[in-house]
Amino acid sequence: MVTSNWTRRDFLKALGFGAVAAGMPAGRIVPSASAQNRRKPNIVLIMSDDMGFSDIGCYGGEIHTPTLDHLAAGGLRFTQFYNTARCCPTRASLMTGLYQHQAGIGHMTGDSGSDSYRGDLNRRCVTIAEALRPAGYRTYMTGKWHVTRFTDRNGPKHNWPLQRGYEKFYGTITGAGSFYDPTTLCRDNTYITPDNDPQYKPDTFYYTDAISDNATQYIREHYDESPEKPFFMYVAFTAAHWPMHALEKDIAKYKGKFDKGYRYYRRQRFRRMKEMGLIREDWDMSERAGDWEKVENKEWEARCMEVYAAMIDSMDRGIGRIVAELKKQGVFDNTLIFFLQDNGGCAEGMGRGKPRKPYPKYEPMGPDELQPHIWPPMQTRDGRPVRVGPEVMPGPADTYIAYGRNWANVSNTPFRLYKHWVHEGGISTPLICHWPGHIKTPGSLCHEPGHLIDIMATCVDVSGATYPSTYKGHEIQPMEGVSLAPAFGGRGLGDRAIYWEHEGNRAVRRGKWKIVSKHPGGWELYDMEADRTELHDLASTHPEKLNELKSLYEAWAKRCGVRPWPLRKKKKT
Ligand SMILES: [Ca+2]
Repeated sequence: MVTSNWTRRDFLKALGFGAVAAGMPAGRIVPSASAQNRRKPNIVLIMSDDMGFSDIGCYGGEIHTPTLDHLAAGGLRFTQFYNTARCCPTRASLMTGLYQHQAGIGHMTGDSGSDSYRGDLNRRCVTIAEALRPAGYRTYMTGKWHVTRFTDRNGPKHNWPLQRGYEKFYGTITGAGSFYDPTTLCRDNTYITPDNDPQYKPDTFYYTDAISDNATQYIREHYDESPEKPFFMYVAFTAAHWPMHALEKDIAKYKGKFDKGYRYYRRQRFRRMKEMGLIREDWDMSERAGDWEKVENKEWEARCMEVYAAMIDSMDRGIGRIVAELKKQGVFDNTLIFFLQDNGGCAEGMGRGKPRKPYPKYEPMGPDELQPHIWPPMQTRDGRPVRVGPEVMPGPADTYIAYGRNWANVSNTPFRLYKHWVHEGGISTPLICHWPGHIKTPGSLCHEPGHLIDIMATCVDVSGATYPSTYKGHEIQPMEGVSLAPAFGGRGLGDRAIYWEHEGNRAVRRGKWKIVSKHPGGWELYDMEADRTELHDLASTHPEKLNELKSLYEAWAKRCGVRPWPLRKKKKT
């Protein structure tokens, strides 16, 4: 539901169309459809992968992100925006404005035998691209898709981006992989490799750069092909998901920058976040995960974080190129830019153990040969084995290593837990909104809770699109979110409850209260105004509040088809 009549009116008024919305008397000049299209904002939705709440500079991090900081300084930062704690469900929810179970991706991209868990977007939802095209928008995507279980090059493609509303696509269908040779790399509907793509031939292929460069190219092409139309572009980076892959020149910039260990950077971030007003002075910090003094291989451990920082640095520069192209085309001010992250910092230990056996011998890959899978590691295109473990410095193409739980704990400062869990460390994301003239107080913070489901509602709202009740003969579920546009003007988003379920981890947030459960544990209750770091469980002292939110959860879970964890495969009906 879009709760913002004032927004549409204000929006049109701001464009000089106020009388149209207000019921304009006959005889006034009505702007032509093409003029209206020209004034509709472009929308650029940028998302990164597996990053913590406090990694980027404008959220307290020490990583160099001048572009994002610039967007924040001219825009609005949400301090309580939420994702779903994991890659696929976040993308399903973000794209459709529904909870992921409603979109058919209740867990990941496997079919668990019921409609909420098919691992494939269903036909009872539309993507933002599908919703905006009838309103005159052209639609482009670069980066990670990850909302279908069909990834075979000769298999069904009904849920690949071009079949779900996008006119152009450059990116990967699956969820992770080498940054030097991404598995399932595609242009439109065709698999390509870094070696055989005639349209993009950089000196060094690096996926983050490729996502940015192709996005920039799409903007250029847009203004060559259809300058009278607005566009929607979804840019889904895989930075800084494992493996820790970055170009050596970028890693060099961070050499020695993380030698002081986990606690030092957590404390620094905590202090900066308080100074910025992102968190409250009286909150306590969550428990530290790792003790730097006990780390055996400090050089390797610090290098993991140096590469992680370089990955984000590289993404920020890519976003800088997108911003520069918008400015060059003279449309930066008429573009609503979102930046957010798909889940919290990731504690998974991919590639951190020693290799179990000697590496096999490989042959170089042919230019058309595809990297077959994302894990376990395999080979580089030039025939070297991909190596893991603490005896290998991460970064180059022949390495495959995650940065690990202790750095993820730094990324998620000051919150508890990680990707997968729905405590604040798993689900809290920055959200930067930049839209000159519409963000009333540039550089300000919004403390209203918000969720991925609100992005569809906002896009529909500001674009003047009509969210469909049916699409291509299928009945479409109503949007779950609310437009964020009132918050752009400093207004509230209204009372509502927000819900989570991922792998049996459950939560409900309503107003200042949150119940949360870490599977298979029981419910905890927190006052998020007094204690957003979830350190003082009030479940036993406020049983009525706990029961009230539990009832909300049960009703939501039933409505959305959430099944108990662990899932047991149901027979297909
Ligand atoms: Ca992710």
